[in-house]
Amino acid sequence: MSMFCYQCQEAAKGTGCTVRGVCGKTSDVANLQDLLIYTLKGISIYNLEAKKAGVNNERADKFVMESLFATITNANFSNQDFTNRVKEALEIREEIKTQLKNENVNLEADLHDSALWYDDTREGFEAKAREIGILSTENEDVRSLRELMIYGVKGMAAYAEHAFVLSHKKQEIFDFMQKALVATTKDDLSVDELVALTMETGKYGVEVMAMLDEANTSTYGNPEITKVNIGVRNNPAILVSGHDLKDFEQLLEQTKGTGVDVYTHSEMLPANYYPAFKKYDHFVGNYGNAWWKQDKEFESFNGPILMTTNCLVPPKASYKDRVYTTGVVGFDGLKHIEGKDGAKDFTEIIELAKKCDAPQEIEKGEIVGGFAHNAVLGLADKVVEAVKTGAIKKFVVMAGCDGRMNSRNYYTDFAEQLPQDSVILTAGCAKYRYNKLNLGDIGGIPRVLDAGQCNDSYSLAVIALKLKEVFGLEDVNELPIAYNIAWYEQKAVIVLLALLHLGVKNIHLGPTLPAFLSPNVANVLVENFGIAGITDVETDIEKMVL
Ligand code: FSO
Ligand code: SF4
Repeated sequence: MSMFCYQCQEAAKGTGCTVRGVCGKTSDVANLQDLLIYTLKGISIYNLEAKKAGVNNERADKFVMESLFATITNANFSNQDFTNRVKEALEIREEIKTQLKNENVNLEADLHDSALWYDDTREGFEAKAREIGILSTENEDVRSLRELMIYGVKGMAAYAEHAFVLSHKKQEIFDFMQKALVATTKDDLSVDELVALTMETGKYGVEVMAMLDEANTSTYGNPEITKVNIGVRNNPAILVSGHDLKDFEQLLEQTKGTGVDVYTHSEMLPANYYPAFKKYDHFVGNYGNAWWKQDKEFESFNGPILMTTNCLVPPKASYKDRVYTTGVVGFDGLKHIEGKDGAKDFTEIIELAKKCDAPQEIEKGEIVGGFAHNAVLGLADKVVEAVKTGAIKKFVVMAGCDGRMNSRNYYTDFAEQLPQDSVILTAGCAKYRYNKLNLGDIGGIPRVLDAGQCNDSYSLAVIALKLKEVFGLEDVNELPIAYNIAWYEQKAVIVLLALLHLGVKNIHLGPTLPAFLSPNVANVLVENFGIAGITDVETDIEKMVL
C-alpha cells in the first residue's frame, strides 16, 4: 500500500485508494496531504494555547483554513505546493512557539507528536507521512469519527475561504477548525465525546454557510430568478470554473471592452443569478455541465479556462496549455495566477483568449435558476397556496454533488419519475443530472428550483425553516420535504452535518455511503438521524415521496 485515502465517494472499491487516487492524485501527493493535515494539528495545538494567552496569530488562522481547503478532493494535485505548505506549516508552528515563550507560557511536556515533530528534508517528510497516515489510528470507530470531523472541517474551510476573500470572517470558525483538529490527536476522548464534537462541527457548518451567504449577497446582491443562456457566441472566450465569485468578478472587470467573452462552467453557473454580474454584456452564460465532463468540454471550449477552486480533473495534453489555476488550486505544469492583497492580474489569460477560436457549440437554449432564499421567500404566498391546495404534495431536496459513476444515472431517473406534484429543490453540481430535463412547472413554479452552489444548501435550509414557521409546525421534519442527497467530496460532508445540526432527519445519501463510516458510526447515524442509502428509483420514490 503506497497511500491510503477514503475521503470521497469515488474511493477505490468503495473502501479507499491505496496505489493512486481514482481522482488522479498520486501517492506522493496523498501522503504529503496527510502530513500537511498532521502539521496543521501541531499548529492548532500551539495556536489554541496562544489564543488563551491573548496572542492571536492571524497567519496561522488563515494558513490552517487554506491548507484544509487545498486537501479537498480535486483541488490541488501539486507535489511542490504540498511540500511548500508542510515547510510553511512547520515555520508557523515555530513562530507561535516563540510568541508563547515571549509571553512566558510554557506548555506541558507531553505534547502530541504533531506539535513536536520537525524535519526539513524530502526523505524526512516521506518517512513521517508513512507513519502518521489515516490507518495509523487503529480503532476503526475512532478513525471513522476523526476523519468524519476532519472532512467536515475541510468543507468548512472551503466556505470560510470564499467568505474570507470577500472580507467576511469569524474568529469562532477559525477556532473551531483548530479545536476539531486538536481533538483528533487526543487518545483519551471517548466515542461519545467524538460524536458530540462531530455534531458540533455541523453547528459551525450552519454558521459558515450563513456567513458565506451574507458575504455573497451583501457583495453581489440577492440571486434573482434568471434564465441562463447555455449556447455560445462567435467571440473568443474564457471559461471560469469552481466556486470563487471574487475571482469571477475580477475577470469580468478585466475582460471589459477586450472583445473576449466570459462563460461559467459547473459550480460557477450560479454567478449568472447575481445582479452584480448582469451588467456585463460580455458575460454570455454557462458552458457545459458538472465538473467530471471537463475533459470533453474544455477541449471543445477552445479558449482558456480558469479553475478558481475544485473540481479540477488532471488535464489532457490537448488542452493543458489553456488551463490556469488560482487560489488553492494547483497542478504541476499548469500556470498559476497568484493574487496580491486579493487583487489578481488575468492579463495573460485574456491575451491567450484573443488568439483562440470561439467556443464550439455543444447545446443551445436556456435553463432557469436563482431560487435562493430571498427569491423563493418572495414567492412564498404562491408556494404556500400550492401546498394548501395540494397542487404541490412534496418537495424533494436533491442537493449535493455530481460524479463520474454510472450509478448516478439514478438521479436523472429519480427526477424524471417523480410524481408531477413534486418539486425538486437543488444546489451544488448534483443539479446537472436533471436541470436540463423538461420537467415543467406547477402553476408557474418550476419543478426544479436551483438555489445555487453547494454552499447555497443553506438557502434550502432557510426556506425549510420559513415554511415550518408559516405552517405553524413544531418540527422541520413535519414538512412535506424529502431529502435525497448526492455526495462526492468533503463540502458535502459539512452540508450533511449542518443539516443534521438543524434537526433534519431521514436523509438519503448516495450513490454510496461514505467509505469512512465504520459500521458502528454508520449505525449511530441510522439510529439517531434515520440516515439511509439509496436503493432503486421505484422503491425510493415509494418510500420518500408517496
Ligand atoms: Fe461540485 Fe466539485 Fe460544489 Fe463540490 S464542483 S463536487 S460538493 O467541488 O463543491 O458541488
Ligand atoms: Fe481516492 Fe477520493 Fe482520495 Fe482521490 S480523494 S484518492 S479518489 S478517496
